[in-house]
Order: sequence, then C-alpha cells, then structure tokens
Amino acid sequence: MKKFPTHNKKLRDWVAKMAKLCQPLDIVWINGTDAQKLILEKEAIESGELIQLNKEKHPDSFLHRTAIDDVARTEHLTFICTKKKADAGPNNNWMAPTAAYRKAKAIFKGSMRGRIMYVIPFSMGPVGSRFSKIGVELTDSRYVVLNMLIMTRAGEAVLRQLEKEDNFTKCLHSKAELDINKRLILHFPEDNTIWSVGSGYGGNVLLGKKCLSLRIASFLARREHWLAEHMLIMGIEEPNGHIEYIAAAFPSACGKTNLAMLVPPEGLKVKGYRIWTVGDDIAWMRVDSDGALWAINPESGFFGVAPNTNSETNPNMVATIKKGAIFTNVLLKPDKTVWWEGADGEIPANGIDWQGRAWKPGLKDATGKPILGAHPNSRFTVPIINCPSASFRLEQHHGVPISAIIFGGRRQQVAPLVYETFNWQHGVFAGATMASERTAAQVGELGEVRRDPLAMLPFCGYNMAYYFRHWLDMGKRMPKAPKIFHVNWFRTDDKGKFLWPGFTENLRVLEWILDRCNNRVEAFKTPIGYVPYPADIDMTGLNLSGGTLEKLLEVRKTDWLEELKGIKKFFSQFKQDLPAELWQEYTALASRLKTS
Ligand code: GTP
Ligand code: SPV
Ligand code: MN
Repeated sequence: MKKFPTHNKKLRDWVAKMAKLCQPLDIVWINGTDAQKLILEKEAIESGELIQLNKEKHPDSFLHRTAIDDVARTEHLTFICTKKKADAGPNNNWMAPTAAYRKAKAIFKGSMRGRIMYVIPFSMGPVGSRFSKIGVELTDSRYVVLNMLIMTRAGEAVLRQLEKEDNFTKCLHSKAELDINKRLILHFPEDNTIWSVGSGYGGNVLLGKKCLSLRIASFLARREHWLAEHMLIMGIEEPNGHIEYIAAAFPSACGKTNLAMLVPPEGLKVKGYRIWTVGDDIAWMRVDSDGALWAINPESGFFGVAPNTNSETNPNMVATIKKGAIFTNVLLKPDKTVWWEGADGEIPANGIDWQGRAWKPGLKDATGKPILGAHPNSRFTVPIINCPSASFRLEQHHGVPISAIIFGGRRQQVAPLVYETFNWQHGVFAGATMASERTAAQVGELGEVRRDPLAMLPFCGYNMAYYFRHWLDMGKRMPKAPKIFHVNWFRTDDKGKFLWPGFTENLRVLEWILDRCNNRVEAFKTPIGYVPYPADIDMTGLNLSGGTLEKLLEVRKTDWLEELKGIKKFFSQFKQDLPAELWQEYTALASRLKTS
C-alpha cells in the first residue's frame, strides 16, 4: 500500500482501519488533478461503469446506468443513529449506534475485495471558509469519485487544510453487492460519521450532499446556531441594478433547480431583470454582524432532474449540460447522444433505455403502461460554473444576504399561488406545515400528499420538534430576519391541468415578493396570510384566460378547515416536544378561518 499523503493522524488511522474492514486491493488518494481524473474516466469506461458520449456533441460527458432497484433515495433504508431514540424523533428511522455499526460491519467486511478504495478529501463550501465543513469519503466506486469531483471541492487543497484543522466528517461508502437487501444509509451525528453500503444512486452515495450537507450539518447547525437547509439560493437583479437574494425550500423534484436559474420572460426582461444562480439544492445560512441572514451554497455542482429539461423550461440548464456532465439513467441514442422524456428535439426512433434495453417510442409493459426511455428520476451532475447564470459570488466565503425565504410544495388544491406570512413565527408555522404530493425523487407511492416541513422531512438529522424550536430561536437572533412566503406553482383546474404556466413566469411572483420586502405594494389580508391583489402581479406578455389569476390566488375556507385536520394530526406525533408557539399559530389560524 502506498504511503498516506497526510500528517493528520486521525485521518491516517481512520483510513487504515476502514481499509482493514473493507479489504480493498489498494488505496488511491484523490488529488483533484485533471491527469488523475482522466485515468479514472478511462478505467470507468473500460469497466463499463461509464459510457463515453459523442465527443463533438457532448464533450467530456458520460452516461451511467444504475441497478434497476437503485434509482432514487431509499428513505426506508436511511437511519439516524443517535444514542437516544428521542433525538432522532418520529420523523426519522432510528437505530442504536452499536447495533447499526454491527449490522453494517457485516456487510462492509471484505466488501471492497478486488476493488480500489478511493480516498476523497472534500470541502462543502469554499476551502478554508469558516462557513465550510470538510469531509473525507472512502468509496470503491469510480462513479462516486468522478461525481464528487463535480459536486464538491475535492483534492489536494482540502488535504492541506486538514493539516491545519482536525475536524472532518468520516464518510464510508461501498457498493458491496448493490443488493437492496444489504443496503443501509446510516448517519451517526454524534460521531460525525456516515456509512452507506449497497447502493450506487446519487443521493445515497455522494455523501457530501444530503447525508453531510443536510443530515449531519443540520445536527451541527443546531448546536452552532446556524441553518442547514434544503433550499436554492438565487440573486434577482432588479431594473435599478440592485441585487436581492432569496432562498427557497421546495421538496425534491418540485422546482428548485428550475427556479434557481430562470431566464426572465420577455414581458419582464424588457424591464431589466436578470437572475444570478448561487445554488439549486442546499443552503447554509448564518446570522452576520449586520443582523441579517447570509447564505452559501456548500456544493460546486448541480445534480439535476433530467426529464422535462429543455430549452423552453430551462434554457440555462440546457446550456450548462453541453459539456462536462455525467448523466445517469437517461436514454442513449445511436449517435451516442442522450435523450429523456421532455427533452429538446424529436422523439428518437430508437435507442437504448435506462435499463440498457432496446427502446422505441410506443412500447408498453405487461400492464399496458408506456415504457419510458429515461427513468423519471434520471439525473445529471455538472459543474455550476458551466451555468450562464452562475453567480459571481460563488467563491465568496461569506455568501449572500437573504431578503426573503420561500416555502413551497406541489399541491393541486389548497395553497394559493403565493402568500406572505404575518411574521417569523407564523412563517415557521407555514414551513412546519408544508405538504406536497410525492414525486419520483424517492421510492414510494407517487402523488400521495405528505407533510414535508421545510422540505426537510427526509433530511433533518434529528428530532423535527427540536428543529422547529431551532428555527423559532433563530428568528430571535436576527434583528433583520428575512420575510417568509409560501408559493405553489402546481394548482390545477377541474380537469387536472396546471392553472399557472410556471417556470420562467414564476419571476412575476418573485417580483411581487420583492415588492413586499421593500414595502412597494399593499396586499390583501386573508386568514392564512397576505395574498396579492391581482393587479399587483405584472402580467405583461402573459395571456391567462379570464379569472385564472383570481382562481390561483383564492383561499378557500373549506379547503383550509380540512387542512387544519392534517396539521393537527401531523403536529400531534411530536407530543410535548412540539414548541407551544406552533400550537398557538394553529389555534390562531383556526379562529381566523372560523370568523372569516
Ligand atoms: P431535487 O433535485 O430533487 O431537489 O428537485 P428540484 O426541487 O430541484 O426540482 P426541479 O427544478 O428539478 O424540478 C422537478 C420537476 O418539476 C421537473 O419535472 C420540472 O419540469 C418540474 N417543474 C419545475 N418548475 C415547475 C413549474 O414552475 N411548474 C410546473 N408545472 N412544473 C415545474
Ligand atoms: C433530492 O432528492 O432532493 C435531490 C436528489 O436533490 S438526491 O441527491 O438524490 O437527494
Ligand atoms: Mn434536493
């Protein structure tokens, strides 16, 4: 075995110990150089892990296919392993640390035989920033290494930083047999450790992402008085040249990536709006000396949903993925280009589907359902710097100041297009009671409505009741707290058609939100919060049929009385741990509804 290129004893000892457990052929340290990356790509092509795409049409890009039962996060196999069960809360699967280590050790034992163990030192956030956290991932997957090189700042510079600081998250991953029955995604927040085994799907194995930057980070953030959130961050350059930054939490596959890089619709572009993308999935936010909330995106890449990405819905992403992208579970065309449902151009006459089978349009499965070319949760990873709207403040160690926080879900009914909450506490209530219809980003029944507080249900690394408490407390630490809003792009008519065109047009709603932040418009007070007067949403260049905007903004008493029942049921599971302030907000909403 080669010498370990670090003096950090903790790191050396840990790598040696894990190697003893997993028994790899050899250990390779990732240094972040192009030369090493090229070798890994070549080896991954030879082993069949990656397929090189058309070098002219997709320079430096690859396709990967996962196992067919390994296509999304497996929430039922994801655990928070705290000493006390209550610390994981009713929102998480829990296992006692000793039992969890024992169970996983049996699978990790010898799991890297015949393979190389890669050591990836990575930083979430700019290397050396006080905002950032370091992790080291050990993995036997070249696919993981190549993706981590896109999604995080990985390599030599981080190793140098680890000569100065001792603290890092210990991340161990092995594909093992890619067997769903031997798959575990374990988090040990008290040990700053993550163990993931038996999967090759992004959210389960790119351990810097959801595992570190949300589950472990949310646990640390509570202790250290900051926020680790499932939020996009974007700058909106107003016609006067001033840039306002917002952060928005929507559940998985509910539109964060699309919003974060929207291109203004013609009707507003002429006014002079421009968008700056800071992040599309995760925000780490701290209170600064000015009393405001400042945010960084800890990631350096996007792990975006492929289906429906096209020049109409997201032209910036189409430009971003032109080069340097790794696609997963999309369709391969005969000319070695890729396609997915809702991509630009013609539907290909034939190709190889995400399962590696011959495909042509019109194929049906045994139950008569169309066979898709790309999996609904097919994705790509790509560096943020490829994005035409990438913010010039990405490397700023301090991040950007946040004027508004936006919560949102996918609701056919109930939630109006947008509303503003009355104050921070009411805003936290709106976040805590968020609900959304299930998407393909997690295994389970599509369309089922579930409560997903602050879009963090699958990602909060501790008891959510304590998390709500933390949010309420954070409001008190901020003299200049952002205003909190709620949006819903997904309201439908009686026939199930979306009432709101969404995507680029969402800027019209953001414009109203910024107008409210800057006291530029009045609003209509309803029991759930302030909604816009229809005339205050700039509809230049957008023709919605008469009455549609009114329907989108409608707050229906019967819907909300029904909603109260769901909220009560959801809150009740937290028993005495739920902050009293949230029950107060519940009662206040109930009484406002009754008298309305
Ligand atoms: P994760 O990466 O899973 O966290 O997802 P995300 O929140 O970044 O979602 P993304 O932007 O990738 O969008 C997911 C799906 O929602 C895609 O199929 C989009 O086409 C669709 N979508 C996004 N924005 C809108 C919108 O404004 N209206 C409608 N109707 N659909 C949208
Ligand atoms: C999500 O599901 O919210 C994602 C993709 O962003 S994953 O990395 O799988 O979590
Ligand atoms: Mn996400």
